[in-house]
Amino acid sequence: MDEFRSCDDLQHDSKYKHKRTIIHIDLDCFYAQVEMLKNPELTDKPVGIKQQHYVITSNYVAREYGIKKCMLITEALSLCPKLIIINGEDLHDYRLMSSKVTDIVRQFSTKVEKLGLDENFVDISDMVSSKLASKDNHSYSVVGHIYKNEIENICACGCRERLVIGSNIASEIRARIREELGMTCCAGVGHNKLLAKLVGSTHKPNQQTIVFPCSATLLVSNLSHARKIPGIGRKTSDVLDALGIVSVHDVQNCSLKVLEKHFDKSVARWIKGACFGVDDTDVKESGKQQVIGLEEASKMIGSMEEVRNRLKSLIDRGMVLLEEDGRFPTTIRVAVRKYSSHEEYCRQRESKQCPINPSIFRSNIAKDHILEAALGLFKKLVDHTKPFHLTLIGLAFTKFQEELPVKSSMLQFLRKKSLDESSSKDLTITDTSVGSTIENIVTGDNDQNSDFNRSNDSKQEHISFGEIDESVLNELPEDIRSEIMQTFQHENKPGTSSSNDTSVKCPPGIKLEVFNELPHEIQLELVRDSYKNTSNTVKTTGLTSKRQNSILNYLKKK
Ligand code: TTP
Ligand code: MG
Repeated sequence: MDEFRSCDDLQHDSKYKHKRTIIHIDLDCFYAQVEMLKNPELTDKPVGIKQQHYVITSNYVAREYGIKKCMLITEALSLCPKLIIINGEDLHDYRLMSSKVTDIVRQFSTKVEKLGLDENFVDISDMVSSKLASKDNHSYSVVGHIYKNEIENICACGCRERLVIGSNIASEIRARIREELGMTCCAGVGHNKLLAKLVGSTHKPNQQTIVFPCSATLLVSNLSHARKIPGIGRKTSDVLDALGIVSVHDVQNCSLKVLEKHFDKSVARWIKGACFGVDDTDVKESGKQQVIGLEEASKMIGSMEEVRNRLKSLIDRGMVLLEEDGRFPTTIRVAVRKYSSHEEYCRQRESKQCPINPSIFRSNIAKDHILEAALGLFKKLVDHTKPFHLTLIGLAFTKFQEELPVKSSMLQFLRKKSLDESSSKDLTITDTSVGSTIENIVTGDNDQNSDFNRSNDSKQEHISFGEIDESVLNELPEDIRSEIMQTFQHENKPGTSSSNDTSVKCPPGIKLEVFNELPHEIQLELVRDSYKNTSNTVKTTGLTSKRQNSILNYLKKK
């Protein structure tokens, strides 16, 4: 430990010390660069990308005129009348380029985390280790800039060598992105994500910078405000501001105990550590996009009619993206930005989310369902009974599943009776219906809770094709038959996760044949009711228990 203290005066323990090598890649003026690639004539002209009334980014030629991100178009044009403005509301080409860039970065390590559309973290520690092990490291020298501390202090743990190799790998990644896609980017190299991201932005555009651990604290201390630390969001910085803790130095000098009074222990430790350049967060491998989100910004959104229209248009655009993506979301989120004359345009949004039942995507009223849920969320964010002034409204789909859940009633209807008793044993349901507050109601028997996935999996193992009544199946129209067959095959695919499966199991005490004939919604109510009767840990929907009990009692086996 002492060897590290001598290097960067660490006041907070880091579990990784300086062992990792992480690169942060940030594409230059991303949307503008994509547009310049599509139309090379734009390259040496000032280009601004607009959304609504704002220039959300611009190329570096335009930046020389003083054009900044999120500037009003009128203001940008007054600074640079020749500014070529391109509409950047259709994100298709940007998304496409974004995934091509990530694909290239993934060729260097599987540990790649996407941040928005134009940033990627990559943990290249393993690649560095193997380069060191192959003993060809003697010839490496730093590529790019070095973020330098006045006091040269070489750490004995080998981090310097690792980071230097990292700078060579960063240069290779950038060269590959340039050669294959024609895009330029910046890279930062450090022993954690925070430092890699911060140092990458010290030399822009099309450059790269390395930070050694001895300069970590200096790099963070040079930020003008603690809120500039990536990861310190608006809410955190509001609390810090209220405590009179404004600069990075203020946080450094504040005792951990004081921070722990106002934040969770882990958050307090992270804030404090981050202000000394300590960050142990892992590079989380991103699969497909975690979120498909869209926003509409405007000077003034002030009526429910406008909110409804904007949500409708966001839903229309979102559905196109969902179709392209091919997955089904189980959650939607609505975000708003409330107007405040004192705050920057790019301030953070407030948001609320709720589950949706992915099965709605089967129906032709999916858009209505989503709109209803989105309006419900909106009303939780904004008191619509009073005048309001918003400058942005957004809608996002998250928590995706690859396929739609089984159409349970149809499949169960086709199953032979032999399965009845065994399948009614485990009462499992995940209700994600639109606007519902139920979350993961699972099983009527607490002992089965932890075995939720396992019990489903084992059930899948013993289902054979013979459990579907083929004579009935053959009578069905071709399209329905093939849908059932696909569902059946999916259910029986080894390793298929059914944690999001919304198929409804018949509650104990109800005849399965009767249960299977009921509409899905009534089945769900019965299951909820049955579960309420057997567990006191469930979150309720607020449905009147009187009604449910009467249905339940009516259907109970004599
Ligand atoms: P940034 O990385 O902030 O900016 P940039 O890549 O355009 O420029 P830089 O060279 O400084 O990295 O944002 C990435 C893209 O995200 C940007 O090209 C446009 C888009 N964007 C928005 O959609 N809304 C916003 O408010 C901002 C700031 C950016
Ligand atoms: Mg960028």
